Amino acid sequence: MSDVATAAPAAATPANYKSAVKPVWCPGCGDFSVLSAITKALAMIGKPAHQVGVVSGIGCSSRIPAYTSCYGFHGVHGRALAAATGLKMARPDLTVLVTGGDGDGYSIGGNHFLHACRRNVDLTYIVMDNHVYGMTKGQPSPTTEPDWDSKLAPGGTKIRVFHPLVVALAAGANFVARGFAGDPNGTAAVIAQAIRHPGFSFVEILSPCVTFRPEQKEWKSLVRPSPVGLTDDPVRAARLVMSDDGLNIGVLYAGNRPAYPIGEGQQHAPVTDLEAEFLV
Ligand SMILES: Cc1ncc(C[n+]2csc(CCOP(=O)(O)OP(=O)(O)O)c2C)c(N)n1
Ligand code: SF4
Repeated sequence: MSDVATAAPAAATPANYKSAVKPVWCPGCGDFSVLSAITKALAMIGKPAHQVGVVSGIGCSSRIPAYTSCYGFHGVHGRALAAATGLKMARPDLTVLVTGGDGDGYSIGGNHFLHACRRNVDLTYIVMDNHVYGMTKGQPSPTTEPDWDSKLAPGGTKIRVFHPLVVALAAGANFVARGFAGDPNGTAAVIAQAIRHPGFSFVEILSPCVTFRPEQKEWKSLVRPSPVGLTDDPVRAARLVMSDDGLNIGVLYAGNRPAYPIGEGQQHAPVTDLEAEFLV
């Protein structure tokens, strides 16, 4: 037997999942570490890059697909989950990740977020939450603190924050976790767990915007492991995240809802039949 036939396949490394495109993020942006956590997680899963799709909307964080060697789709602001759902339905064999920011996912894309949780299609949604619109230079987002004073919102918005993890639990997401960009190894393990978990997995990652929210550099000394362990009871998980300060990290909820069935019992009419039905 030749050496080639007996050699074990080389183990995947994070470098296998990085593209040659150099990120244009500001030096120190948390998104660098999230990219690193994603490529580490993909190496843990070990699926080849051409069997992974990474879908995003628009924003600094939504640039992630270009920086991976996986198939990528850099779509329209707030519509990443809709595109990713279509991709997963058409190609259930692919592992599909969706990446973006708090503006993209909770504001313009908020409605898609609710229904993606409810549908429970087997996707992993990674939101880099910096509590601001970074790409468009610092407007408040749904997770911005009501008293955050800025040139664009003098005195703060006075609007209560959106609680993405509670919303995800209430809407039916099957896996809910919070990570921190400054902990790329821990975050990689959480993302790998999210990918392996069936159904819609939501991973919110605190990812500092050092340009428009430089005070977020302090998150490094403030984040801590969640005081409440992993549960399959959404009410228990929701109680923690409704009352915490947003800085507890870890996997909070892993549920047992069956993922949306793809292909089973579905009949697709030929396009010609559909066209005929709509002829006027
Ligand atoms: C339909 C539409 N509306 C508005 C914009 C402008 N826009 C581009 S990115 C963005 C917000 C980005 O913020 P976020 O999603 O939080 O990502 P970040 O840049 O902070 O990573 C906005 C409002 C757009 N591109 N398309
Ligand atoms: S503006 Fe903020 S989110 Fe965008 S690249 Fe710079 S630090 Fe990162």
